[in-house]
Amino acid sequence: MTPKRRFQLVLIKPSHYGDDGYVIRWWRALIPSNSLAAVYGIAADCAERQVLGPDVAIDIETIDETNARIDVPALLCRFRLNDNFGLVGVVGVQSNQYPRALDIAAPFRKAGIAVAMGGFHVSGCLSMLDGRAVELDACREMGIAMFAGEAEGRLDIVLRDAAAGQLAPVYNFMKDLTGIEGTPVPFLPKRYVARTIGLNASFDAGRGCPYQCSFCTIINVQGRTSRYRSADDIEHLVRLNWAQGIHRFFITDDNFARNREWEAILDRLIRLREEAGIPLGLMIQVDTLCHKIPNFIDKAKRAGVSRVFIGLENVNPDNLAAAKKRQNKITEYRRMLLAWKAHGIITVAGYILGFPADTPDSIRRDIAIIQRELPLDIVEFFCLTPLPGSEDHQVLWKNGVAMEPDLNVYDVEHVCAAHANMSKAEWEAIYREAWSLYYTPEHMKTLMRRAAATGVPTGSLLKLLVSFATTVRLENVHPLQSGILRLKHPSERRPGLPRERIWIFWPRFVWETLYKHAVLAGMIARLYMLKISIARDPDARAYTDRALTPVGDDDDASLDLLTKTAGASAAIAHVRRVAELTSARSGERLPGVAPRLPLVRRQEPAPLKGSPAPSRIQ
Ligand code: B12
Ligand code: SF4
Repeated sequence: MTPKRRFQLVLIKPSHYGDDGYVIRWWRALIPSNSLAAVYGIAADCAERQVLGPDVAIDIETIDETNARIDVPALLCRFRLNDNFGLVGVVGVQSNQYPRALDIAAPFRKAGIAVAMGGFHVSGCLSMLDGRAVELDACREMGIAMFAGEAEGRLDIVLRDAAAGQLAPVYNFMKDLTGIEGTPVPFLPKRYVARTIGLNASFDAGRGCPYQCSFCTIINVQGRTSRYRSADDIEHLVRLNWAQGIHRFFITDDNFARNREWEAILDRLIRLREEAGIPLGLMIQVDTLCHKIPNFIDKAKRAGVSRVFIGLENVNPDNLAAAKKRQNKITEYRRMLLAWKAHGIITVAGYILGFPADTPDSIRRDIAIIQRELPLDIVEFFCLTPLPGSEDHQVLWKNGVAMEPDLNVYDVEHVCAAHANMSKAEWEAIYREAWSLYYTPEHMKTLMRRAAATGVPTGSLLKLLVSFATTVRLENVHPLQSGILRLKHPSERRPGLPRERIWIFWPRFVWETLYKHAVLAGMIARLYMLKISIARDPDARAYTDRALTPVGDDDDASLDLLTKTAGASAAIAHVRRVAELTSARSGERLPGVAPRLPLVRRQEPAPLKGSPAPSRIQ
């Protein structure tokens, strides 16, 4: 039947405002939004199933504001031509994107077009707060429908209500997190993926994490039980993407090591790579105990993992305990990192600044320890932030403690709450300093030499170093929010801030762009020369240093990591006690002073069949 009406579904993933008030947007952004891919996949399935009836077609368009400008007049015109029959879905709205999301929604609401909003801000607030905080009433006042929870199996309802002109003010499914096996998979047509760097797609193979870190919003939005896609689902989405030439993926599970289906999923990916010849390149996120799971790292490597993001967070056990991140054992860090290194996989660690025991000096000391003693490639710094939806935020909110009122800066790069040992200015200054302390020319050289010695592709590491060493300094945003060629437009300045005159705006924009790219070119040239000189060095494979030295019996006496940080001696004592108890129980001789730690030896990386080009996820 030829459809009589066409329902316009426009899915917009908002960006947010930078410190200068302009929307953060790039010619090519880092990676496509997985939230957008997830909702697009569900919406495409709704369209295919004709959920609005056989005589109504659903036209879907997606816009990711980090890589595309929203042409509001054109969209309004399109809705007008269809009698405003449709819905603007503002997708995956994080707390820092909430103010921008409201600004995007405003002209559509003014024109009488239905708008619904979902994502972590709405879900986190409805899960942890009173239903109104933080600023949720703005949606009610503007007539924006809030959607909390997951759209799988529920988008039908929203679309039908929108088509009937009867959107409810709130759709709250937070208490009903269902399985995701067999649900439509995240997917974006290639024309959207092509707006990002290096044709990477993404998917969440699972949701939920068993741990209880107090700064985390994920457990309060997606729950603590592992819910997962099946190996068949994963094969389906890989083949869908491969059919459009995409074979590199960011698996967005916050902790893929705790996905209960990890092994079946990796086995299937291994088959797709080794038997079907799909040259998969993957990045995953894991916890610091993943190396203890039998076969996990081996299979990850075979499946095509080339980068692993590890939630290291801190090297001070007192800080980790304060954040209820007790699963992070500093005594395991080296063993875990060396296990990834042994497979030639790039390690990327998240590191949070602003835990209770931190001071600017302790942060400087800890960064130096990491550089010297941990075989880590990339470190990403974040400011500890009471994100709405986290336990930390809930506690402060319930106790009426003052927090930063502007949600736009809840991006884990700004200071949003007070600290016992640091003023706001000191905390902000040490956050910026941390990047330059870690990414010194000397340390980048060490990282490249370690990479060459352990079989990590130096070309891939070089690209990451360029981005991580320069983005905060040049662009004043976190590398995770970055891209190629920052774009700005005078009309995209935050409402309330003055519109700049175009003869000031454009010359400054051109000058800034030239300056930034000159600095970038210099950095690329320096690192490239270094890469060549290492490649020509016959002894490059023999390089070693303290970080690459296998874990040994004397670590607890000789490493600053295990002697200098507060709480380290308690952590060592704990490990000894456990070792004593376990060996006493198993009748072994007690191991004297230190627990016997098995040596981790470096291995040659296994040759890869159809090895993928270096992925460019971050
Ligand atoms: C992948 C990822 C990224 C990727 C891609 C962005 C993306 N959103 O896909 C990258 C690396 C770019 C990224 C960057 C950042 N991220 Co991020 N990211 C994630 C991660 C790990 C997965 C997102 C995801 O795909 N989730 C799965 C989807 C299916 O869930 P969802 O987004 O909630 O969508 C579902 C529902 O909410 C609902 N829904 C969503 N929208 C809509 C709309 C409508 C109309 C309806 C009906 C339903 C609906 O249906 C969806 C399907 O079920 C999350 C953590 C997490 N577990 O979600 C953090 C997370 C979203 N990121 C976070 C942050 C802080 C950031 C950064 C600011 C960090 C930084 N300073 O660089 C930047 C922001 C840049 C940006 N432009 O987004 C925070 C947000 C916290 C908060 N409360 O605001 C999270 C929660 C992680 C955390 N630390 O707590 N991120
Ligand atoms: S390990 Fe990561 S995802 Fe799990 S609770 Fe802690 S911060 Fe959240």
